[in-house]
Amino acid sequence: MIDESDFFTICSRVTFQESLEADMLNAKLKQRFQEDGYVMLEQAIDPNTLEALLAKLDQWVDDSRAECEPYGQTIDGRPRFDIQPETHSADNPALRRVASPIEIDDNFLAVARDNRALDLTAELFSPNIKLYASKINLKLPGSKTTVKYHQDFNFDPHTNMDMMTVLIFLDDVTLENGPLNVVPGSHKGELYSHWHDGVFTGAVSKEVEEETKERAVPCIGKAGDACLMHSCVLHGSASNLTDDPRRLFILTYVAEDAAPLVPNPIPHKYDGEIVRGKFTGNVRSEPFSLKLPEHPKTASFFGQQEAVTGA
Ligand SMILES: O=C(O)CCC(=O)C(=O)O
Repeated sequence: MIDESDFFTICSRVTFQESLEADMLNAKLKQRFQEDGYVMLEQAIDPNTLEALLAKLDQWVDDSRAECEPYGQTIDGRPRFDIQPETHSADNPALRRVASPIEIDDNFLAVARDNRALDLTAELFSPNIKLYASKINLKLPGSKTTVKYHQDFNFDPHTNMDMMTVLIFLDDVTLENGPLNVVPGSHKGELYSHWHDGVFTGAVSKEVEEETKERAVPCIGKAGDACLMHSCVLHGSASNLTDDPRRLFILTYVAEDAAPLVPNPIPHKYDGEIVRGKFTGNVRSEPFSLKLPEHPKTASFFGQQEAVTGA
């Protein structure tokens, strides 16, 4: 396992100052992203914006104290707010997912439409970028929420792979509070099956997880920073072992010429909105093979990952 000081040399990191400079995204950084499949960006959102997002999120967490099962509703009738069933209580809320927060709060919507990680996504993929999905993942103290290793592209296949998952840190993320762990370079390898014994488990097999997680690198940083991760990068995360929350606002952006191959698993009214550049109507395809995912019936992919043990 690497320690915190190693992390800063291993991981490509764009500082706030660098990101303000026009030629910030030099060929070297692009090359690192192509090699590793992820990059850390400091201060993707400003402190005032962060404060506004946290104020709303604190309110949602408080509301969850009165609930004992997933609640609220998204446009396909599934619950908007998902809770960790074994550990949730009024005293120790374990809200673990808010689906499409951009539909119910203008500050989250404004960030989805404009943030510095989106600028970087446009530099890395295409000047024309559309919004695909948004969610908040929470690991509240004592919730024991974990994420099994998976590749996002298996949930959201498109005709090409220019799909970015932007994870905006709403809290400082440390080695102890359940950071995202990514396997560098895994976006260039196999698309691993997320189907096991005829069930879409939303995770790679135990064997693949064991074999690859040895090479995983934790993405740590300050509240307001973001990790930009290619959608084919293998990743997962462990429980939060601290007494403080670890919360991420996660946005998925795709190149405008990537057409979805399945219905959006987190459907919302802003799906496909052009957030950088323009609409062209072109579709670009690249060859790959995968078994299409099963549309989730539960409130979030946590339910899919939990449905099968031993996968
Ligand atoms: O919340 C995390 O640590 C991981 C998030 C993730 O992998 C996902 O939601 O797809």
